[in-house]
Amino acid sequence: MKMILFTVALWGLLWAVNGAHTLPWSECSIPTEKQALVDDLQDVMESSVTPSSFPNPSILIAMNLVGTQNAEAQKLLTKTIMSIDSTDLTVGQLALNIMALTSSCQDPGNRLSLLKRKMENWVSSSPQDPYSVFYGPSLGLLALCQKNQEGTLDLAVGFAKMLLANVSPFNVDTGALATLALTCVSNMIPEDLDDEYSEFFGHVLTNIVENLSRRIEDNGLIGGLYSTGLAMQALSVQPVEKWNCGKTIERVLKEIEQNQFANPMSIAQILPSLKGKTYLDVPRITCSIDQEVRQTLQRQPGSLWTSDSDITVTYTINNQLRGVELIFNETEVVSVRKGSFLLAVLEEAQRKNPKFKFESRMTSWGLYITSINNIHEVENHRTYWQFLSGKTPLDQGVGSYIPYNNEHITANFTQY
Ligand code: B12
Repeated sequence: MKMILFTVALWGLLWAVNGAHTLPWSECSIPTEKQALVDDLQDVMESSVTPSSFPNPSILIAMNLVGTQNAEAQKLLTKTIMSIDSTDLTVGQLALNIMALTSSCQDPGNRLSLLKRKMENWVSSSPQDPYSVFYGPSLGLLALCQKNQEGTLDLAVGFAKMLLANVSPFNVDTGALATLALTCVSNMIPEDLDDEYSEFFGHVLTNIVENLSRRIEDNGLIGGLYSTGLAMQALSVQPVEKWNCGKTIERVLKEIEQNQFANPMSIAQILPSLKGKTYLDVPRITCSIDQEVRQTLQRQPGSLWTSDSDITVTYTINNQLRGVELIFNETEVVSVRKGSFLLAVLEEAQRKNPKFKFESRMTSWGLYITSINNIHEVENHRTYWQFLSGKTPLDQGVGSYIPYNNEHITANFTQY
């Protein structure tokens, strides 16, 4: 009897040990059976690169970090980004272009000195500035640091002091990029200056990383679906015990299966993390002439699908901001094809009622709405058109979000 009990216990123990070992999400990597899903995602991103598409440096960085499957797209995008005139670019755009060219082993030329000058002149005008004003300058600092630009350490000190003084609500995407930039800077401190600087940057990094870890959700996401990619990069260079990377990957893969990553820019921000890469790897990329190119079928993103049936959407445009003379609150009920993007609702409302006239500009995330009923956003006033479903802000723009039947969408002129 004792022998039987012992055997059962031993089997139980062996099963537990073995079971724990084969738990699919115990490690931070993509399980073999999900690899094709991630490769398909990369295909969608790479197929979005055409001669007429928006030249998006984040896509080139992602392609080069994970190894492109489409050498033609990589060449085309490198060439297009090479030919962009840098004069009117923002700090963030300039930095992304420099990182993109570096990732393609191209010399960024005078873009670097231009960026350095812009960074030297950049200041956060008040501690009340929205935290996201540091998004572009974080990219700027990262690009200068990766290129070992003289003076980067001093720039980083000024940047970090402004960031520490900021009192606005934390923004995960911005915190993630600041983490990457300051990690790069911390790694470049010369030995003779090490103690003082390391202590200071260590202090700032601890502060940001604490904020990031507070935004880890029970479902594995970090600050919402579309912040998770950049946040994962940050937490992989500044690890925290609380973060279960496997759980995050599991959740992200589920969202990919549900087609939540149809926008190529959203793919560009998640793909490096899924393949264990971060923006800090950009200077380490080696460009081989004969890149191995995997042949794949071209797939259409599922969100382009529309059906024969219609849905009804209630669409309200609202401007109650003080200081703007024209106050209005207008509602239209419109019918669009089921599966259409929100953009179709805006177009239909505009067709029915001229007050719903809107304007947009193309960006790396797609169409961004700049004005409705002739009320234009003003960057210096931090005004913009925010989109909500009921009372909840949408987590995607009008060119990606697919409304459901009887949904109430509001465009609200507000401040950030
Ligand atoms: C700053 C910021 C804003 C600012 C932009 C103004 C400004 N001058 O800074 C404000 C607060 C106005 C804003 C608004 C919105 N934003 Co925003 N924004 C960002 C943030 C934090 C940084 C963007 C940036 O500076 N990039 C760096 C520069 C170098 O690149 P860029 O291409 O030149 O940047 C421009 C575009 O990104 C554009 N932009 C900003 N947000 C959005 C959103 C959409 C859908 C589009 C098409 C363009 C766009 O404005 C930037 C400055 O000109 C990103 C975070 C991220 N991970 O990218 C979120 C982000 C892009 N925004 C997002 C969203 C959802 C929105 C809104 C739709 C929210 C809402 N409910 O209304 C609105 C846009 C509505 C509209 N009018 O069309 C999501 C997009 C996710 C997705 N899958 O589509 C992101 C990724 C945040 C997140 N993690 O969820 N945003």
